[in-house]
Amino acid sequence: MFAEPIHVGRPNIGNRENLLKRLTAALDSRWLSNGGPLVHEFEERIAAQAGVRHCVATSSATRGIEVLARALDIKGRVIVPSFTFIATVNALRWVGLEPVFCDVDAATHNLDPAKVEELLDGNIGAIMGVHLWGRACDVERLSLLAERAGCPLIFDAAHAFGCGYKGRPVGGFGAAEVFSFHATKCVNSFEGGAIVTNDDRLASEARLLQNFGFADFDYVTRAGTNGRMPEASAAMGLTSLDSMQDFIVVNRRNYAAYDEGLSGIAGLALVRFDGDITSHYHYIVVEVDEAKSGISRDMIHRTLWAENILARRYFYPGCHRTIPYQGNIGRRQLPVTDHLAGSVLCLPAGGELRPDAIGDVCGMLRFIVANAGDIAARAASVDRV
Ligand code: T4K
Repeated sequence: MFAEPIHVGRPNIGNRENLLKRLTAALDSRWLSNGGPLVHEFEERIAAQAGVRHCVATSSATRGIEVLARALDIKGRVIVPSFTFIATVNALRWVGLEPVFCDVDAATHNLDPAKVEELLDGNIGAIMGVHLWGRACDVERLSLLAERAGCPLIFDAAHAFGCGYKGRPVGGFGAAEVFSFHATKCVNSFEGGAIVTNDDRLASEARLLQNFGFADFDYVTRAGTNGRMPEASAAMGLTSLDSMQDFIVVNRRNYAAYDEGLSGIAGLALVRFDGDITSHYHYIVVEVDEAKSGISRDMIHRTLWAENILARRYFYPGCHRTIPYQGNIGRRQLPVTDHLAGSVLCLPAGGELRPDAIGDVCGMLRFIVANAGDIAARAASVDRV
């Protein structure tokens, strides 16, 4: 259907001229990293937008989670969803923590507080929620559980910069939250992340740890790492922030176009972002109910790819089924995670997408479901050859 591939994570660029001006200023000043003026400005604007006292910009969200875990001195086992991008749990493992995979809620795709409660065995170092697709977790119930367990609650907010919960921006929940500003995110800094918190001590500890542990020139107090954001990334991040509201307008338009285009296709349900949350509508997430569509998510995915529509099976197969974590859950089951990992499909989105391309993608999905039997038979014959 498409001569060129269309993607899920096509980056938003923003105002090119402003980006180039900022990059030129950084080059002229000969200040390219290590807490330069652009990073300071970026941190101030992120903190203001997230409604928190502190923002520590990092080289990625992955590194941000690692630094945060060390800054909080978390030990041992961390309750975390398996239905997330692998970076969430790799970051924990990378700093010697053990993920305790918890099932998610079928409606929200986020940690199910009832399932978290079952895992509280007096030996939990932290609870880590993930605001998947930018939808905020049930922060009240998770806070109560963390309080009861006597452990910190932190959030992987990689998807959620610009989102909110009950009128409050994501960023100020739990002990701290970590945003991603990777190229594929609504606001991007090429690569980048940020730890945000209202805790003064935690913020200064995180700042220390992302700069090798330097408390002053020649004075190292902790074994830190290099988690700093460079000026070039901050230049992009600031430029992206300038256009964030425009990006969200386009995202909403894309979402509305998908909503209309997908209506009435049997077994395909667009994930809704309503209720207590505010969304940036950056992710177009569809759940496939094979009993109604007559065709599996994987066969739909395969057919879309054949047409250059590069939909993604985020987050298949679930972290607990990846090689590093197989065996981690023992005999426990994560039925909702397994179900979602087999039924969710993310569709192309972003500012680059022409509105008529969305109509074409929906038309293709309608065609696939209407011709489910023929497509499955054709695929089987291709596989036999
Ligand atoms: N926690 C969660 C819940 C996350 O989702 C993520 C990252 C993290 C933590 C860690 O954040 P960072 O450490 O990255 O800051 C992509 C992103 O690389 C990753 O950042 C993101 N989540 C994840 C959901 O998506 P992949 O492996 O799917 O990337 P890739 O290369 O397949 O690209 C995705 C799509 O975007 C493709 O269709 C190509 C397109 N694309 C990508 C880039 C980078 C472009 O068109 N242009 C580009 O420049 O992980």
